Amino acid sequence: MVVRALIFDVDGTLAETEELHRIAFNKTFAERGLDWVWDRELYRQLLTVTGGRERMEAYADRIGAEGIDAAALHRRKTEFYTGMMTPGSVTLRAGVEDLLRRARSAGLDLAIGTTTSRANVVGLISATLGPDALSWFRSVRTGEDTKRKKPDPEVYRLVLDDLGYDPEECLVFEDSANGLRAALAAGIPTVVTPSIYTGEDDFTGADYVFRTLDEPYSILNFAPDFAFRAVSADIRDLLFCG
Ligand code: XBP
Ligand code: MG
Repeated sequence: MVVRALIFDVDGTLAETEELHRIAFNKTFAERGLDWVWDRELYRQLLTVTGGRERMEAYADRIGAEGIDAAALHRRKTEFYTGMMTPGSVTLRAGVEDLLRRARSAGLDLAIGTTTSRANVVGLISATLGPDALSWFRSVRTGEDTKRKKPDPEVYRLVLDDLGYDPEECLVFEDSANGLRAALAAGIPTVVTPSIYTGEDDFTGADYVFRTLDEPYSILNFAPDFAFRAVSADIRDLLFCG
């Protein structure tokens, strides 16, 4: 089967954005007079709930807080976050831009499947790759397009529909167990590059686990039959020549 598209998660995969999300949450809480402070250890636990609004709702439940307007808090959090998406303030993870450029040259389609909000994706891509780079991606599906967030496969199924390809014709890039579960449930082979918050996640089922995309031989876990199951020689070259 020939691989025709590379599909990317955003947070943790394209860039280490979760610290910026955490800062944006905390700014929102402070501004709104809530005494919530999400430190790194707490945020690591809270990340098991995908989606910022859902994460705040889960936290409110956990501490028994009532009368929280999570949708309004989330809108404000998105404003704080997108305000941080300026050139130089955020960078793509190692190897990402190179892989995107090589995939484009090789004629592969690019796509995005994320739980975060569209404005955040636009801000990140624009700040890192330039204002026109969103057009590099033939499908961009976000948490605003789905009823259920990862680990539900809905977002990846939407991307497959947009592209018109079978799952085996695509390759997903993810950083988290929730994202991996979503991609696998959609039937798409998956490469994992663990991020600062997901190093301890369970990546069972991933086709490859790389430390970063520019060091594909720093393999934490290597499934030797991968090339035979999913990936053409062209894709192997793309992944391994970085
Ligand atoms: C990322 C998320 C998001 C971000 C915050 O997961 O779960 O919720 O933490 O963004 P993934 P929003 O990388 O699997 O897409 O506040 O916009 O949800
Ligand atoms: Mg992610």
